[in-house]
Amino acid sequence: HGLTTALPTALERGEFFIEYQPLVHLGDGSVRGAEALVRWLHPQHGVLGPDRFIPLAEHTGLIVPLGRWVLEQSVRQAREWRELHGGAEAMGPLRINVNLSPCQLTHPGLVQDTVDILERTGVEPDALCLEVTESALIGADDDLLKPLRRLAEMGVDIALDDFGTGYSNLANLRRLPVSVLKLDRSFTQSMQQFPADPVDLKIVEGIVSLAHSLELAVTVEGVETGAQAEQLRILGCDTAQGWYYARPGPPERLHELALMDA
Ligand code: G
Ligand code: G
Ligand code: MN
Ligand code: NA
Repeated sequence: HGLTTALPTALERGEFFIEYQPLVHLGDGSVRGAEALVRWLHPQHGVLGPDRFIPLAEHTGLIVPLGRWVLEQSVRQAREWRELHGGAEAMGPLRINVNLSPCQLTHPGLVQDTVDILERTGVEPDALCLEVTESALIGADDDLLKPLRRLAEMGVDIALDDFGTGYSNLANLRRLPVSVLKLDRSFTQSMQQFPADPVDLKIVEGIVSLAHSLELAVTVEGVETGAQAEQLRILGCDTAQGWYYARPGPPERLHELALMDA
């Protein structure tokens, strides 16, 4: 339909834009960075979320140039925040999380494109975290992991996104070059009541304990209430993201939020 024909030229027409959702340290509530979330301002249909066009972009191959554009924009934005936001030295500079599609993982240019973008912008690799969904790495062979390994060796963080939704073998975590687990929103939802379901508590407790013993940080998604944040903090999760803190928004909003706790 209409989206399919409009998508190939949307990038050159400048119709994509990025919103940023803060990542907050659960221990002290400070803003540590943000996840970049792409949107399409379609001339007829208005703002479309990624679920409306990412599958199409993957199918048509546009995901490679689009993903490169998102990465470059986001890293540039991170550099701008880092220049503006000199106040919070103790917390370290703001970091940026960018989603990678499985199609980008198999594209041979991924490592070089990332190196080029970091060099052009002068942003250190450890300011960047690439999010790869758990399902893309289930059963991944060495060829698929090689680019991620090279990026990890450079100092780029790799996060396992939507963790807990696939049926990944937990022992498998050892061979993945990941440094962050992003716990799927469904775990956060089960923390709605206080106290939460004891079985869910045990599961999250177990995941956090395993993650920490493998020196992985744990980020929780979809935090909508203070009770959830408190429960997840007690369980040892490191970082949180969700509407309780902020919805995805323009880059100025992230800067304001970060300055508030500087
Ligand atoms: O919050 P939102 O509805 O925008 O995000 C839905 C999903 O879309 C996210 O979970 C994320 O995995 C995906 N997404 C958002 N931005 C990007 C992007 O730039 N590239 C890819 N591949 N996926 C994205
Ligand atoms: O990468 P991922 O698909 O997890 O991207 C996050 C998605 O979750 C986006 O669609 C974003 O808009 C959505 N989201 C972010 N915070 C919340 C929240 O607190 N609650 C719910 N229900 N969705 C959220
Ligand atoms: Mn994500
Ligand atoms: Na996710």
